[in-house]
Amino acid sequence: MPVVDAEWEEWLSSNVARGCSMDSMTDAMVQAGFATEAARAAVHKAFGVPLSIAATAATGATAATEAVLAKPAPQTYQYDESPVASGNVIRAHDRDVRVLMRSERPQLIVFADVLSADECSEMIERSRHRLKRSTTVNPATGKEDVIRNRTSEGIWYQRGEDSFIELLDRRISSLMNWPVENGEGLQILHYGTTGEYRPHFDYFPPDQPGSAVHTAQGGQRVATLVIYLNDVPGGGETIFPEAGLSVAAQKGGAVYFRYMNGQRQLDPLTLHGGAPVLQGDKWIMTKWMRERAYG
Ligand code: PD2
Ligand code: ZN
Repeated sequence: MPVVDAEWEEWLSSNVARGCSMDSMTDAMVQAGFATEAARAAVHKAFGVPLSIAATAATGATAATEAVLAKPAPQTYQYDESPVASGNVIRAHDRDVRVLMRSERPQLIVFADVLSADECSEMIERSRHRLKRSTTVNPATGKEDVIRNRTSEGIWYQRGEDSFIELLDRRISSLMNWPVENGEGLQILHYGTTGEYRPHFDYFPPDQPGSAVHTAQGGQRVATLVIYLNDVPGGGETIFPEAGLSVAAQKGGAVYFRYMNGQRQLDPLTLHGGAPVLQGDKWIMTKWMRERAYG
């Protein structure tokens, strides 16, 4: 019988955030092989509803639903102005970056030419021999776990580690119009054929105990830039299932998305993942920006 491991914890928290019902989540867990009581207990815990409320009531499901409804409704995310410049071409430090597409809800922009083809190849060659299996933050503990929903290998570069990395950090900061000091180091990820990253949020869910470890320095993540370092022959798109959008990997291109507004609300429409690579492999470089100076 399955157990509620880090992968299931992540599944539970992202489905609560997406607004799934307790019944549908319990059914899905039972379908996956959990005993009904174990599934109900895990789902109740994820919603923050004590199981005893439901168990002692004659109509358990109704009591649990009422308890959920009694919680203050989360405020609808307010879309305020993005820091990214307007226009079809943005001067980003030393380079002109073309805008291919903008979405307002979620706030998302697709770019071309963030890196030149030579810069992409250089990043891949620097990283190829230094990759390690990627981890995911366990929402309960804040620790990094290797889990099945993220089948990639990666490497981090410290901010300003050498002149090439520093140039890229500056260009990206200028494009995102967010201070270079607020950026995490660049991360390179490599996926082989079949590699994928199941849908998740890049922000640290505020209601998860493990998030505090990550936000203690620099605060919450506010926006992401995923840069594609190669053309992927098949699959490997960055998908936004709640928004019904997908972005194909094009060498040197990128997708920007912003999920924290000026009121510190977090946008659930930015749920996203890396679709399975069907042919060839996929290389990306990611920059996460924080609220405040980081590192
Ligand atoms: O590989 C991607 O396209 C992807 C998708 C979603 C990467 C990430 N998230 C990430 O590194 O957070
Ligand atoms: Zn992500």
